[in-house]
Amino acid sequence: MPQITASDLKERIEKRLIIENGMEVANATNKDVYYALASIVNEEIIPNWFNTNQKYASKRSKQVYYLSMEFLIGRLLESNLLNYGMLHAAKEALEELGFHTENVFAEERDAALGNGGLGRLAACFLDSLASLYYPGHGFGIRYRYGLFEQRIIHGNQVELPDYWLKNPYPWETRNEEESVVIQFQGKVHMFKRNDGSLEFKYENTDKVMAVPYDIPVVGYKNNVVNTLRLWSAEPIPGTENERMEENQAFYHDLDHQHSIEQISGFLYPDDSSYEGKELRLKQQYFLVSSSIQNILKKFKKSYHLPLSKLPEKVVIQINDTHPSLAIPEMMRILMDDERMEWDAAWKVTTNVFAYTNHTTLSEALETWPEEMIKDLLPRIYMIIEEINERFCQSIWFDHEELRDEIPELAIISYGRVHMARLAIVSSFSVNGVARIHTEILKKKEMKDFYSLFPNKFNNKTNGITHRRWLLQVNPKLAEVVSDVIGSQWIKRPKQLISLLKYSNDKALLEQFDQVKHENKKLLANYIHQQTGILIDDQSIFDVQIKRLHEYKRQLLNIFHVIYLYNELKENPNQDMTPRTFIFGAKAAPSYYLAKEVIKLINTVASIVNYDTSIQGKLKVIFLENYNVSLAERIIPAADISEQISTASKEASGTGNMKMMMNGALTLGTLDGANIEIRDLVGDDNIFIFGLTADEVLEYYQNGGYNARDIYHTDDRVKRILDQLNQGAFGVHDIEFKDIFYNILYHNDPYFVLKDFEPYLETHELVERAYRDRLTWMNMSVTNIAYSGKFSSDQTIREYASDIWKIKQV
Ligand code: DL6
Repeated sequence: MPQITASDLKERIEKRLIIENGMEVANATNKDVYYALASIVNEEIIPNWFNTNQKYASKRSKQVYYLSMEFLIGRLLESNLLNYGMLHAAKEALEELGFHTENVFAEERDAALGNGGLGRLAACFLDSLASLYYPGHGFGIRYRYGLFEQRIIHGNQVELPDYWLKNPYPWETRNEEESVVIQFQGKVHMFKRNDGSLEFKYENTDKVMAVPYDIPVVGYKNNVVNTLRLWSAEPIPGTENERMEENQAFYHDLDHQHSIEQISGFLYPDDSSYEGKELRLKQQYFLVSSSIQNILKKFKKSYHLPLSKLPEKVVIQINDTHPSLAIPEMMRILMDDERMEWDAAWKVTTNVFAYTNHTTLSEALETWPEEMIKDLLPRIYMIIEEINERFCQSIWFDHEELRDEIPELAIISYGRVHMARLAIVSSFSVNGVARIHTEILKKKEMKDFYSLFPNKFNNKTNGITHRRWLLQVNPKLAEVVSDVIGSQWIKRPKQLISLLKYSNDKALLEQFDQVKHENKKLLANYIHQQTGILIDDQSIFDVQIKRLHEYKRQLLNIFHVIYLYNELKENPNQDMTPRTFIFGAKAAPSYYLAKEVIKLINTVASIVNYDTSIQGKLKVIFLENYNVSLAERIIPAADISEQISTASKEASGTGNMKMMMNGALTLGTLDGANIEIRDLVGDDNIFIFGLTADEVLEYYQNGGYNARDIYHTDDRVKRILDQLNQGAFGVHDIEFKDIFYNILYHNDPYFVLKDFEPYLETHELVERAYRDRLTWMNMSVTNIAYSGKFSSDQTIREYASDIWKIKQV
C-alpha cells in the first residue's frame, strides 16, 4: 500500500479544487473540500477494487453473500481514510489548508439504511470480511430515504424525512449494465413440455427494473476492496413513454412510475414488529430477486460449473427472515429458468442458505397473510406451498411425536406464511447471536425445530469492528493502548488482553483516566453547543443509547433519575457524586408508549436541569437524532453503559461491546451478550442486577407477577408512579397516565418495578466505586483488555470456518 503524505494530499486537494470547481482553496467550503478528498480516496480505492474482483475470479474462490434489508453504514470518508492508511495524513493536510477535520467529515450525511443493531452488525461484518481477506459482499436496498430524522419539540419526538441523497453520494457507482428485471403479480400458467416436465409461464406481470449501485468496502491496510451492492427500483426504460404514446392516461402512468420508485423509497422505521404492509413485502422480494439473479449470473459466468455445484462456490447468509423469500426465489429460478427437477433444486438451495435469527420477541417474527403473497408473488406462493406440503408430510410420516404440533410448525398456518419456519426448514444453518439467545431458541422458542434439525442450530455471538469503534472513534485511547502494548492489537484485537499486565500500574491508570476525561470534556462541549446545557465533566457519564423499546427499559432508567431527584429535593446537601444521564433513542413512529417514554425523559430533563436547588448534582440529557455519528461521539466518553433489558429479551446487544471497548463499565442484567461480558471480566468488573432469564420466563409462564404489590409496599415506587399519574412532571400539566396504567393495570410486562430495587442498590455500588479512581480505572482497563473477544473479526472467523466454509484469499 503506497504511503501517502500530508503534503501529497494537500497538493492533490488543491489541484482537484481548481480542476473540478475552478476555485482556490481560500474560497472553498467544507463541502467542496469533502468532495475533493472523497474523490482522491476513490481514485486510490478503485484500482484495488478492480484487482480484488479479478483475484476472486481468477482464484475461483467460494464467495459469501450477506443479504440484508439493512446496512447501517454511517459515514464513510473517515473510515475509508483510516482503512486506507491515509487518516493521519488527511487530518494534517486539512488542518494545514485551514479546515477543521471534523467539519469536513461532517459534510457527509450518515447513510442510515438501518434501524439499529441488526443493520449496524451487517456493516461491521462487511468491514471484517474485507479486513480479513474474505471474499464476502453485501446485498441491500438503496433507500432514497433512510431512517427518519428525529427532532424533539416540546419533549415530543417528531419525525422528518431523511433525504440523505440530496447531495451526490461520492461512494456509489451506478452499474446500469447489471440491471435485472423483477416481476410482481400477474398470472401463472402451467404447461407440460414434450418430455413430460412442467413449464410455468407468467403473464401480465408488473415489471420493475432493479439497478445496482455499488459501494466499495475497504479492508484495513490490505488492498482488499469488497462490494456492497444496493438495488434501486426504476421503471423499465421506454415502457412509461410507450404507454404515454399509446395515449394511456398520463396521470395513471405517473402514479405507476411513482409506485415503482416507492419500492426503494424508504426504510421501514420499525425494528421490532412488522405490520403486514404490502410495500414491505415488495421491498423484500425486490431485494432477493435482484440479488439471486445477480449471484446466479455471476456464478455461471465465472465458474463454468453446473448449477448443482453452486454450494461449492456460493453461500448466502440471510440476515433475519427479511430476505427469506430468497429461498423460494432460488427454487423458482433453478426450476423454471434452469429446468432443474424439484429434488435437485432443493438440494442446491438447502445447501446454499444459512439463516441468522436476531430476536425471540414473538411480535418480531415475521408472518405474512397468505393472500398477500398469493396475489403479489403467485409463483413464489406455489413454491412455498410445495415446501410446506413436503415438510408437513415429513413430520407426519417420520415424526409421529410431533403430529399434533403441525399447525405450530407448518410454514403456512391459519392463513399466514411464517417466514422463520420457512428459513429454518430450508437453510443448512440457523444461528442465534449470543449464547443465551441461541439457548432460548433451542430450548424454548424453536424447541420442536431444534428436535427436528439439531445439527442446524449453532451460536455466533455478535461482534463489532474495533477499527471503527476504537481506533477511529477514540484515537487518544488507541494511542495510549499502542504505547503500552504495541500496535499488534489493531490486526489482532485479542491482544488487547496484554493490557491486563498493566491494570495495576498507577501511572498508566492515571493516563487512561486522563483520556477518558478529555473525551468527556469534548462531549460536554458538544452537548453545550447542541442544547445550551452545561454539564459537569467530573460527573459520572451514565449512558443509555439504543432504540426505544419497552423491553430495553429506558423507563427503569428514568424512574431511577426521578428517584434521585426526589431524594435531592428532600436533602440537597446529601453527599452524592454528580451524575449526568445521557440518552439517545428513536422510537418507531407508531409506537405510542415508546414515544411517551421519550416525552417523559425530556420532561424530567427540563425540570431537573434548571432546578438550581439541587446544586447541579443531576443532569439529564436527551440527544436528538441518535445515529451512528452521534454514537461515535458519545461512546468514548461513557463511564457507565446501561444494558438493562428485561432478561431473555435482548438477543445480544452490540452497544454493550462498543462501550466496553472504550472503557465504560456495564451496568446490566444477565441478558444477551452481557452474560458473556460478565464471564470474561468477572463479577468484580461489571455491575449486574435483576431477574435472570429463567426467572422472567417462569413468571411469564405463570401469568406474571403482581406489580401493584410493589406499588403499595415501596414508597419510592409509589411516589414516582403517583407523580406520573398526577402530573407532577407536567410542565404545562402534562401527565403520563398511560405509562402509569401500563405498569399497574397491564401488570408491568417488562418487570420495571420488580427490578427497581436491585437496580437502585446497584447504582449505589456504582457511585461508591466511582469515588475510588484507581480501582475504577483498573476495572475500566480490565474491560478494554477483554473486549478484543468481541471484535467482529472473531465473529466473522467463526462464521467463515463453521458455516460458510470460505477461505481467505
Ligand atoms: O444481532 C444484532 C441485534 C442484536 O444485538 C439485538 O439484541 C437485537 O435486538 C437486534 N434485533 C433486531 C430485530 N430485528 N428483527 N427482526 O434488530 O439484533
